[in-house]
Amino acid sequence: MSETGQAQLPPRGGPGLPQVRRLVTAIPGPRSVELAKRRSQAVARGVGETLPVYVAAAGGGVLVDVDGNSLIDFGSGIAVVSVGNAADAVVENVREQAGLFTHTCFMVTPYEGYVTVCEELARLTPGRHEKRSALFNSGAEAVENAVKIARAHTGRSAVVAFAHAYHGRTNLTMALTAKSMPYKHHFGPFAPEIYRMPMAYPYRWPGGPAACGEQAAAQVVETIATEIGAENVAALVIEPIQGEGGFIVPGTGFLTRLAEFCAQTGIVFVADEVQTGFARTGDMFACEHEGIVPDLIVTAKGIAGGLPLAAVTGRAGIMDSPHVGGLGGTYGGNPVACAAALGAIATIERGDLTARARHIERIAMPRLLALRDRYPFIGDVRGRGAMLALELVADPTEGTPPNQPAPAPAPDRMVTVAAAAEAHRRGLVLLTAGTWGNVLRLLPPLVIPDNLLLEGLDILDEVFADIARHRPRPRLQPQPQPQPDSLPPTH
Ligand code: PLZ
Repeated sequence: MSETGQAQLPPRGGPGLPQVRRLVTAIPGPRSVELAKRRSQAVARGVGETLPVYVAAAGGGVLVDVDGNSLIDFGSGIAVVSVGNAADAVVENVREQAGLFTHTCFMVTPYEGYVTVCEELARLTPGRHEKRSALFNSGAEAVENAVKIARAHTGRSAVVAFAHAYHGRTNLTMALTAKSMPYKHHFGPFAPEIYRMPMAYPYRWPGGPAACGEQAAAQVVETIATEIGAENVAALVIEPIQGEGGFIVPGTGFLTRLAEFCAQTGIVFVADEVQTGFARTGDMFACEHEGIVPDLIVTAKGIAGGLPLAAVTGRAGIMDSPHVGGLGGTYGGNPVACAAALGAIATIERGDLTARARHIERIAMPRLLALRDRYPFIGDVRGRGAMLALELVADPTEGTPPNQPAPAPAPDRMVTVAAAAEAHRRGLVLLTAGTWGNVLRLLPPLVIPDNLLLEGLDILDEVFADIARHRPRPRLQPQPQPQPDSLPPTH
């Protein structure tokens, strides 16, 4: 029964859900707490969780939990449901396909949906050259396959990855991922022949943000040439805006210079657009912003409106290098996931969601910049489209000797965790990120109504005002860092 005494209809998700924040219990509510108890007896503790609220239905910009609370969604299931949860075209296509057949295995007896998704990927990804695609289940699996393809094509083995990178949790992609805790800790040994290069991280670049792109690219090129040898490198794998690493937008010119260097030396340039792809950054793919045409592009997440699907798309000459039968997997390009992808792509195009992502930036960016000006613990505001972040820091003036240029202040993870937890209590689903766990990231569904977006931003302001009130005076000594095992998960 609802609080008005009327019988409740079974919850139904999708865009028809009332687009309001409504808290009827504490967060988490009693039913979620019950489920959390069951979870602890059944689910391995290694599987983390951001917010122990159990979802009953979702759509537009809200998640409705089993206690009847309606929360504002600034996470999109980590940049997946960009078209909104249970989007109409996705649900219709899934229903229809599931009623026809759920699986044959594309490698056994193929079906049209797989081919159509590959045609769509060729049409939508940067560059007008001839392309091929192969479909997989997860971002990590697709990244692994991009490396396999690049190795088969070049006959070389080395792979270049970057500081702050995230590419997945399988053995090879853990090796490509930079951050130890929680992704790699105790899980080695890792795949060999991975070489890590500095990232053009403008906020923390010693030479300052303006010089960052050019200086970082020069270092990368020099290090590859002298320490690996370009002729030994199969692939350079990079996120055009780093996701889990903290929404780091590389300094201007960095990606362009790397792409040019790859073209000159026969290194396959692989853009991991798993998090940035499919309209998230205001272009269909983030690479387009600087006119970069990657040799291979890896997609997942936003491609299929919530169903598991991932792809590697790229130049026909590279993609066709592996022998027949060299690529595949039982479920890769599952027909239901392909149907969902075609629904998601149609939704993105019909609703002009790239424009919506730019609209979200236009609304949110000035608000976030105003917050930075107001609260000294917000060190940096960055991102593009509907992929925006705040980097939280210790007091920026702390520790700077007089008359010295201030280095970027120390990351502050504890304030970040407290801010996210406070946002959750107020009914805003907010994720963290960053190598030091000190980044709050905004990844709303692109269809989020303006009023919810603004309300979410107001909540952030309230949370920061609270923190500013209760924050102890700036510390003069660095605080002891918490031990890894006591850290909660990072998003
Ligand atoms: N490449 C750029 O962002 C997934 C990770 C969540 P999968 N990011 C969310 C977690 O903690 O496991 C991601 C990404 C980029 C690859 C991946 C991996 O994609 O679908 O999670 O395997």
